[in-house]
Amino acid sequence: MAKTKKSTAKQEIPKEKLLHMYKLMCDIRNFDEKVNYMVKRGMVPGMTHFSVGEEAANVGAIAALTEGDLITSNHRGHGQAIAMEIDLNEMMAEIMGKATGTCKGKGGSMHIADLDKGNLGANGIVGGGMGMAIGAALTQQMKKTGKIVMCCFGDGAVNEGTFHETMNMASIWKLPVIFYSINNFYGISTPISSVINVDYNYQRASAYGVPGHFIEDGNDLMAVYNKFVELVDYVRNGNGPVLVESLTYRWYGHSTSDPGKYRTKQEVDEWKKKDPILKQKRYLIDNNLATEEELNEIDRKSLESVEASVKFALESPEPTLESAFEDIFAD
Ligand SMILES: Cc1ncc(C[n+]2csc(CCOP(=O)(O)OP(=O)(O)O)c2C)c(N)n1
Ligand SMILES: [Mg+2]
Repeated sequence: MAKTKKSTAKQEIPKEKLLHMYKLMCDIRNFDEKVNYMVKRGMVPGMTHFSVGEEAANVGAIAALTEGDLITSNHRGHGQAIAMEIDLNEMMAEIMGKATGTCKGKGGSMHIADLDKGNLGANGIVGGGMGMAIGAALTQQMKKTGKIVMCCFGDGAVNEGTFHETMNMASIWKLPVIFYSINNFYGISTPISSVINVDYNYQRASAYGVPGHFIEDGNDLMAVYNKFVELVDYVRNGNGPVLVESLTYRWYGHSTSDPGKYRTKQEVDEWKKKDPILKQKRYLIDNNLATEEELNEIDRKSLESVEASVKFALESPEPTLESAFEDIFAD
């Protein structure tokens, strides 16, 4: 693992920020649990992929970015979209195919995007965000915006040709991009260990002359956040790209149509014991950073906002037939 020089001393995280990160993790959990409930009742068209279990891996990384930075997601993008603070009402409406959705109901769960919030979009094509990410990073470099791009993908994406091409191109051009592999151990039903011959994806970074970093406990919000603060600083200072990998686990099947027969109940239960939200709750209470009541109240409010998003989506109109012909070409 490469060592990066820190140009800023590690700073204490303000309580407000800690509580906000906790809220975002609750939002991800509550939102996806609710969508799962709705899928089972036939209220959601198309396929959805949940971020439940991966809350810390998403929030810790994105909370280290600053306003104006950009991200690309893969198909499992709800967690990243919520961490980028996309409006929950618009997200729920998008997932239900309503005209008030982030993409006017034309994208659905796998294509949530909000350019104003810096989310360049989720993507149904495995590895599809990588080319977009380095293109966006080249723009930041050429226009000297000082902004960086975080390219999020799973463990299964690292055998796509585009991974090798974009890692190499980002390296030779020193592009301001963080390649972030969220390793949940499976690409659908395929264990990562059966398709790569190194222990971890981040070890491949050296092949491109890029620093590789590893977050062994991707369910530890503080570990993820602190590592990303260091990486964001490194990349923003013009040092070129990094590849970072965190280990986490998805509690549900690959998608809503996955019976999950390739994992044992024991394995899933073991990971549920490593609940990232519970871990952070204990950390905040044990370090006298928040009380249990405060944290329960955050969760209660989060549930309320998720319920409000369902109401908003249900009351929203369907897209008109004519709107199918809008937004096809750029102005
Ligand atoms: C180019 C391409 N190949 C195959 C698929 C089918 N597919 C969808 S998700 C997926 C696995 C992705 O696994 P991973 O990257 O680990 O992400 P995770 O679902 O675990 O978050 C595959 C093979 C696809 N959508 N696109
Ligand atoms: Mg995976």
